[in-house]
Amino acid sequence: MQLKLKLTVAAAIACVAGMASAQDTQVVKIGHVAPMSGGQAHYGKDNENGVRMAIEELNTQNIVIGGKKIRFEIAAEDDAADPKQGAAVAQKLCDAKVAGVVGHLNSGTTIPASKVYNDCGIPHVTGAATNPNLTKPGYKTTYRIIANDNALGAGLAFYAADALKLKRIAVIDDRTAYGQGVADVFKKTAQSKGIQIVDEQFTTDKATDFMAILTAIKSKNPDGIFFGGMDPQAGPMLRQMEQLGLGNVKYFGGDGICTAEVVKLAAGAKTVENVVCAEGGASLAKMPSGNAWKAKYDAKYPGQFQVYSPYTYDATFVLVDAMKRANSTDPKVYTAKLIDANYKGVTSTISFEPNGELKNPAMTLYVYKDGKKVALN
Ligand code: ABU
Repeated sequence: MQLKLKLTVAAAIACVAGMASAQDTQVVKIGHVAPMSGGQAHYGKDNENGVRMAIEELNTQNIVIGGKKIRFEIAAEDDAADPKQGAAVAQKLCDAKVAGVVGHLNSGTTIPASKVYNDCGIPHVTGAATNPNLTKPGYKTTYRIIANDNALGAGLAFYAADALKLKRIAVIDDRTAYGQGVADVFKKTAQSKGIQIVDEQFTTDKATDFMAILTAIKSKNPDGIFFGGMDPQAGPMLRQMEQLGLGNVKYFGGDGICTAEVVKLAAGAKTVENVVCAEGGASLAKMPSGNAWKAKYDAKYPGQFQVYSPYTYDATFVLVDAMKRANSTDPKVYTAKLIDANYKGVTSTISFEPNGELKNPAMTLYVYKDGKKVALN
């Protein structure tokens, strides 16, 4: 009888302890948004992988915030690179009361989404959207951990003028916030360096046939083409440049074309070797722990690396670092800590300007040799 009572008491204690431990674990959702469908899904998958990898690692660290053990979960959404869907998905994440968001990927979706996040008081950190207008409203909820298009467009124009001594460049953009913005910066900087813009043509982020605009450009005898847009357009455009005899024309673009995928999309065109693209950070080899991180990524997600996953990985940690410093996962409390970040990430030590831009961003130019991206600096 006495033994039975002892066992019952022991079971009750174990049960209460178990309940307490379950109650003391808090699930904190971190949103991620990118195009997961359509022509840009490969970028979205890479970005989401970066967030998933960060969350898996965070969940092994037994993080306690506000006296509770935290288990992080991803709330992954697809905005299909569409500005309206970007804003709708942002509202969905607000309604789901996520603690913070990594994203979005496209400037065209991130800019409208940033207003939604500001209105509902949830911070977001992008590691991919580069249009400078994103930080202009001065929202306390918007952060970027990559250089913006002012650096990318100007860096490419300086390289075209000073290193390659080009004189006649045609400009194409896809009319998105990113494509149009980076092309404008390139054009203005190139002109200030004495380069003549011999033609300007426009396309869309859905197009795959560029024969008409490339034929018009060919008649202006350019020594370079700048494309403001993404790789689903750049790949076929490079192939069609080869078909039209534009094989000696240099091809410039921002981080949107600086992918592994562009080589596949160009389907063997030799014009890939004419590409010079710019990314808003250090090369993996020059990041504090870039090569080791990439080896881990490749082991988990073979063949899926594109461009931005090191940044989305770091963006996740930047949000959690602010939660830890605030000892709160409540965005109303911890958002104020983001501006004081001094987080040693994979990509750099991340701290912010008052407007949410990354302090002292690096920029790297790349070319393609034997189908592989090679850093120039
Ligand atoms: N940064 C290029 C791709 C994303 C964007 O800014 O639209």
